[in-house]
Amino acid sequence: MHSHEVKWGTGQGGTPLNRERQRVSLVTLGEAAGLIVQPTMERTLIAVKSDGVQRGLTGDIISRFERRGFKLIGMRLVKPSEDLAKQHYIDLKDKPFYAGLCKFTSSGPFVAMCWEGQNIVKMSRDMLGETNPADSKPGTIRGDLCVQVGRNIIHGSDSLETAKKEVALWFKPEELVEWKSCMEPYQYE
Ligand code: D4T
Repeated sequence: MHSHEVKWGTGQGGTPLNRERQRVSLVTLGEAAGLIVQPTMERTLIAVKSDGVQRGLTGDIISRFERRGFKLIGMRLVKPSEDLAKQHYIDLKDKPFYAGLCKFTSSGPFVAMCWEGQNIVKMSRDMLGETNPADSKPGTIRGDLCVQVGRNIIHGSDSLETAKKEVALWFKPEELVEWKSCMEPYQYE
């Protein structure tokens, strides 16, 4: 052991449980003293729409979110009912494309995902690109992978408030998995 290394607990650093308890107390103390600022985590709904699933783009889309460093909390492959599709797009109910959009969405398959990360709502919208793929920059999901607004392959919540509603619409609480990523210390300081 180097002189600057600290062993917590007794003997060989105590049991893993004790070490975790001591780590949590130190972090809590550090936060209280203003020495440690924990990143504020957000959750958002990302969905690969039926055009994206049919075109075999689900893996590419998941991979982009994983490689960015976001954490997958929930995932369901579904054929949504028309009622669910209508509920999901309720804010667009007065738009001329609403009926067609809901019908297409309910044709399924549709991959609903909940992803977690710091500032993820805004960052994921940036990853998606513009609603119309024609206005999306290369490098974004829509800018790389699709052409037309009615076949823009992916959905992402547009605000934190919408994200909360949409995650609750597509997932029961028990379908969201709490887990600690071993990569977290390499993604957040
Ligand atoms: P979603 O909600 O799918 O992530 O898309 P956006 O948030 O980027 O854009 P939106 O809510 O305005 O549109 C929802 C959905 O409707 C389709 N759409 C949109 C369409 O078929 N025709 C149109 O003219 C527009 C504007 C595409 C996305």
